[in-house]
Amino acid sequence: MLQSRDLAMRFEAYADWRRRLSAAISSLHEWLTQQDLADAQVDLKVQQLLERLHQDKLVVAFVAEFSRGKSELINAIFFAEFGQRLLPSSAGRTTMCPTELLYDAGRPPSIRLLPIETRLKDATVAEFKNYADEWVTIALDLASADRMSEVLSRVSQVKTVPVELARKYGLFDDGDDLIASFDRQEEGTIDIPCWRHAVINFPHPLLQQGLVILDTPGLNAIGTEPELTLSHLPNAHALLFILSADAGVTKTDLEVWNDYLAGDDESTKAGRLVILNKIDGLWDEMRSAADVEAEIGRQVKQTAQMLGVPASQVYAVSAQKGLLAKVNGDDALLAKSKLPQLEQALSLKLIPAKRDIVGAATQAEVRDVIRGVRTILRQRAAGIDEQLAEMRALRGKNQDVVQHMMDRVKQEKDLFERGLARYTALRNVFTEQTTKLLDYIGLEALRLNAGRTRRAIENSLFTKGLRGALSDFFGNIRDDLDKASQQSTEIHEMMRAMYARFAKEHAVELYDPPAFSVLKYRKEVERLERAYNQHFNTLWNMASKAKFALMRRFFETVATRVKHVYDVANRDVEAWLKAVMAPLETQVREHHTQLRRRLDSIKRIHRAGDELEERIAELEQQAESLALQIRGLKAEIAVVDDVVAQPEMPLAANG
Ligand SMILES: Nc1nc2c(ncn2[C@@H]2O[C@H](COP(=O)(O)OP(=O)(O)OP(=O)(O)O)[C@@H](O)[C@H]2O)c(=O)[nH]1
Ligand SMILES: [Mg+2]
Repeated sequence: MLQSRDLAMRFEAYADWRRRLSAAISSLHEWLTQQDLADAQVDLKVQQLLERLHQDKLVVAFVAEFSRGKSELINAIFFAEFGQRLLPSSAGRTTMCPTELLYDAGRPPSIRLLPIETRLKDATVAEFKNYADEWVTIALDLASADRMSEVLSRVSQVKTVPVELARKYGLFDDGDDLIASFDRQEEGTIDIPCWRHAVINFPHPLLQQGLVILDTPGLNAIGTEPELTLSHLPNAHALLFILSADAGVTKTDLEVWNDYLAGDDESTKAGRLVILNKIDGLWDEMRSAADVEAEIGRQVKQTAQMLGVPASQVYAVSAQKGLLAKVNGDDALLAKSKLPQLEQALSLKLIPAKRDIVGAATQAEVRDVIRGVRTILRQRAAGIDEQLAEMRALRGKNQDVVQHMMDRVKQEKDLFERGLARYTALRNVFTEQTTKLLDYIGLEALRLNAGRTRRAIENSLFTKGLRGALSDFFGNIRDDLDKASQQSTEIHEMMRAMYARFAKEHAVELYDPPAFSVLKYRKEVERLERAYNQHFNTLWNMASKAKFALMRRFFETVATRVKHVYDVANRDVEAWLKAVMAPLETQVREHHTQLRRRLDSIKRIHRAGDELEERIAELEQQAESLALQIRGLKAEIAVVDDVVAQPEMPLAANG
């Protein structure tokens, strides 16, 4: 049974690693606070970083045509301990709405269901998530697996409604296969799902550690809920595509594959595994094990060819027998189901890749947090060195020399203070420029742009007008991003010049402010536009009026995604602006303090000539403790780096 624990163990190791990483960052923060080096900006950044690490999610989505065994596979991989099927799995369409399995400690164990009627409103599922009253919530009784699976069977609920209503929901369309061809009842009515989306909040150990599982219904529902295509699937860290050995690769399987998984779009290149399920159908007592194995191998090869992936990426399994074997503790059957190989592949592909990404991002953020601290420490060290050199040069010199030096420092200080007005002026220009920058990517601009597009969609009866409105929508966004990019370049150049001048005039270390790039937002918007264009034709070619409702809903989803991009961009810009401005302010303040200190010590020496050696000793002492501080900081960062570099907990040998 060891192998089947692979995934759980690796996942636990990953969660443990995240905890160790958080501990290292907290220790760094504590140290900074003790040393009086943490300002409000540092506190905030550390807090955000810890929050992100704590909430880090790993999303695994199961995608396939209906009845390929997605839900059964989830039961077998994740929930066998319950000794029975937790998610409903049966012949025909079973899972009727996208179902997320996750754990949020802030809520009691429950299933939350979003009624299908919400499809009449323009809001997206993500938006509805903010409104508890829109959902039907049913508590989960963890003590009883029976009652739990009974409650979870709600995801299969359907109801019979007039065709007209189904059309309004965008769930039915004459003559078009893409729109749900749910079971038709008597003339004029149709069965549709009761729910639009389900969220199962369940304290399973893996879910508690941040795993999120997304179970999807077959093709039709994917097509009618644009959020799946635009956000859920591209954001998943692993996509599992399931085929069934008894059906082979059918036309609709290929459609699902081509539409949602095959794309070479970088942003959807998450770990992808192809699973050939139900190989137990090929088991045959009358044939030798080797024969059966060869047959499975042939099917795997064929499947790989049809999908255009290497055969090594296709995993043949029997979800059903795997579940049964785990429930009965039947190791021989478990081995035969080949489920352990799939689990191992999943854990090997998924978790190390995720850890690398999180590790690199965390390191970059830690560097960012301490960048300012480092500059200050180095500036202090340089200041002390300079003072020491000055003092040492005074050894054995007469009062005149001291007087001369005092005049020089005083002059320097006066010059600096007069120059301070320049920084105030710069601040004003900076504020002006940042206001412009924030306007370009402001939510108000987006709101107006979306409003115009919405009206154009309402008013267009022809493809051409509609297409134009939408390409305008994306065109405007691109323009905004371009302008924001130019503006940020201007700000960057201005600040660079300022730092260069400051460094030169006051002989302090040159600070190179980070640049800002809009590339990642542009890429995300481009991806949305591509997805939109891909869907546009399908939607437009539909015969009935339902297409307008669908078109609108699709647009709203896109608009929500774009808003999210803007939200992130705004947050990033604000952080960036602080990162380019704050060090200058600190440098100015530090330099000012140092000039005052220098002048003070020379004044004292001027008054009482015998203080020189004392003062030199004092400075040497300061230099020493500063060096100690710099070493301390290095050591704290090394702890974070060590955790990032540390390989996962070694797995027990399992053959
Ligand atoms: N023989 C065999 N049957 C399986 C296997 N896996 C799943 N099934 C059966 O296939 C049927 C469909 O399985 P589900 O898990 O409901 O499939 P699904 O992909 O979730 O389907 P939808 O929820 O309708 O999209 C059920 O009757 C399962 O018992 C398997 O490995 N072998
Ligand atoms: Mg299912």
